Amino acid sequence: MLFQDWPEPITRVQTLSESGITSIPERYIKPESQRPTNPISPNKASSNDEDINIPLIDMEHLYGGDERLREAALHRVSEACREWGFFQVVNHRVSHELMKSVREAWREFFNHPLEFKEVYANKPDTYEGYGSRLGVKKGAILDWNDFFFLHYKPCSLRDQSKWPSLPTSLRNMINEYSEEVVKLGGTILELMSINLGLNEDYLLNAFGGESGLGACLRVNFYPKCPQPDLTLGLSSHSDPGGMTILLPDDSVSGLQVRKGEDWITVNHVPGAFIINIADQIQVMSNAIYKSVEHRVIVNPNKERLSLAMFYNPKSDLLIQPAKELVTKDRPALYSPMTFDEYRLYIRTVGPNGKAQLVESSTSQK
Ligand SMILES: O=C(O)CCC(=O)C(=O)O
Repeated sequence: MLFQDWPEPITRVQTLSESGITSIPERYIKPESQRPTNPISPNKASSNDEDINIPLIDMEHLYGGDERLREAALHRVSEACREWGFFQVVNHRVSHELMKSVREAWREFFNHPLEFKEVYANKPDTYEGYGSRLGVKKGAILDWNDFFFLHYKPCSLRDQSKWPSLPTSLRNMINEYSEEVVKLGGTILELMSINLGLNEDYLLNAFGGESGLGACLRVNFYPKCPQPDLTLGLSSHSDPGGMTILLPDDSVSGLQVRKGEDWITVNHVPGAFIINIADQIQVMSNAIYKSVEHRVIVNPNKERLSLAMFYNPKSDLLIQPAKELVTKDRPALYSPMTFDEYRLYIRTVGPNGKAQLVESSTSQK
């Protein structure tokens, strides 16, 4: 692949925000049709007018021995994957202490001086490191966030020297946290396989098994924004990989999920992870499960930090609908494609990260 650099100098959103500007540069102003319809106002904790929320699953019912509770919880997961593409889980067995400390350590990283963070500045060929934009289109309209992106799995891509050296506890913590979250991902894949009527290890095997699957972490930092009604922390997108396990900010909401014509602001339950189906599980499930668009709105008074673990199939395996889910009435909606091919396709010709799904005419975009 040709080495590419950014088309123009990178501006860190945090630097802009901390400079005390009262209006945002034009580069961050979204076209009217994409602006948040219900941004967070200074006097409201959340932007939801009604009490609609993504489904909540108590995983204790899935781990516990009560068959009736387990069946009911499996059913809830199934409905969530079909109707929302999103759900949140509590009692997931990842240590709350670890969740809190990893969030604090990343906050500390973003609060380090710019010169220190710039050592990790990323490039568009891999995006690994400290970044502030996606895509290399000159003059593109940008999102209001900075981030740090790193590979955890497969082990061949894990390079700890590219991870922040400060705070000193961070590298160990990333390992410990990622191990736990990947384990949770395996459990959730098992539940989805069972719910789809497949062998319980079907999805994990289709991802390349424990040694083949990919896991990468994107830590999002959304600085305070003086005009949250004009921009977005992250533009509307679906995730290209398999599944995302998100640790949202503990005190600031911002994630919005598409539900029909509406955007629902997720009310996050303290201590929960938010799980969403991404494009490759939509393909494997032959569109029984939905990879749903989501976006992030920003806040005038508070910065926000989230950790998104992207749980992906091995990059060179062919991904296609499970044979058991292809019938005369429901033919295969997608042709086989590796995750590598899919990523290349959406980077080059695909519209907004939904290329393969658009082709099959089942797109939600
Ligand atoms: O920050 C969030 O709540 C969502 C992050 C997200 O969608 C992403 O990193 O792709």
